[in-house]
Amino acid sequence: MHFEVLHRDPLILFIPEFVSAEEAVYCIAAGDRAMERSKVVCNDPSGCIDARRTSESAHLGLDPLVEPIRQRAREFSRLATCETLQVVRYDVGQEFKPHLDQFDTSTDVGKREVRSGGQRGATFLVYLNEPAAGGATVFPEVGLSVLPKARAAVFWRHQLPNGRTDPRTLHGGAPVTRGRKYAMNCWLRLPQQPAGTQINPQLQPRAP
Ligand SMILES: O=C(O)CCC(=O)C(=O)O
Repeated sequence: MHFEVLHRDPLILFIPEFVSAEEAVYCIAAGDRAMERSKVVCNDPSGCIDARRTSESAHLGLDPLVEPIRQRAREFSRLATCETLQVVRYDVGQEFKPHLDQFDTSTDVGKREVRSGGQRGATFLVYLNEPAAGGATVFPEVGLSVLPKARAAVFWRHQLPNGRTDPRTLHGGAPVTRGRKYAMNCWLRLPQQPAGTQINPQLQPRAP
C-alpha cells in the first residue's frame, strides 16, 4: 500500500487510499444510524462525556462489510488485534482536544483494558470525507497538522522503544469551521507483554 512519511520520530504516515469510496460511503451511513455524543475512556466501563471531546460517534460492530478494513489495518501494521471501528462525526465547532490514545496504566480502567485486550500500540485515523474548512488532525508536540482527505488514513505508533507511551504522539481533532467531518478510528492492540518489553518490531511499516 502506498504511503507518505509525514514524520520520522515518532513515525507518522499518510496513506492516501486506505479505504475505497464505497467503503467510506457505507461507513458514514452505518455510523449515522447509531451516532451518540462521543465519550472518552474513564473509570466508568461505558466511558464518560467530556468537554474536551464534543463530537458524536458510533461503533460499527462486527459487520462483514467493514471487516476488510480491519483486516487491511492488521496486515499493514502486522498487529493481530484491531478494535471494532469507531466512526466520529464533527459538526461546526466540534473538536477533540489533544490527547493520547494509549491506556493510562496508572488508572484502574487502563489496567483493566490492558489486561483484557492488550495496550493500544498504533492508530489508523481514516478520513471518510472532507469538511469544507477546519477539522485538521494536529500533533502539537511535533508541529504537524494534517488536513482531512477523503479515503486517506493517518497512521502512527504510540510507543517508545522501552514500551512506554510516547508523549510526542499527543494529537487532537481541531474544530470544524465549515461543513461536517467524518473520520474513523481503528485502534490496534499490542499482544499482552510484560511492562518494558520492546515494541513489536513488526510494527515497522513495509517498504513503499
Ligand atoms: O478527528 C481527528 O482528527 C482526531 C480524532 C482522534 O484523535 C480520536 O478520535 O481519538
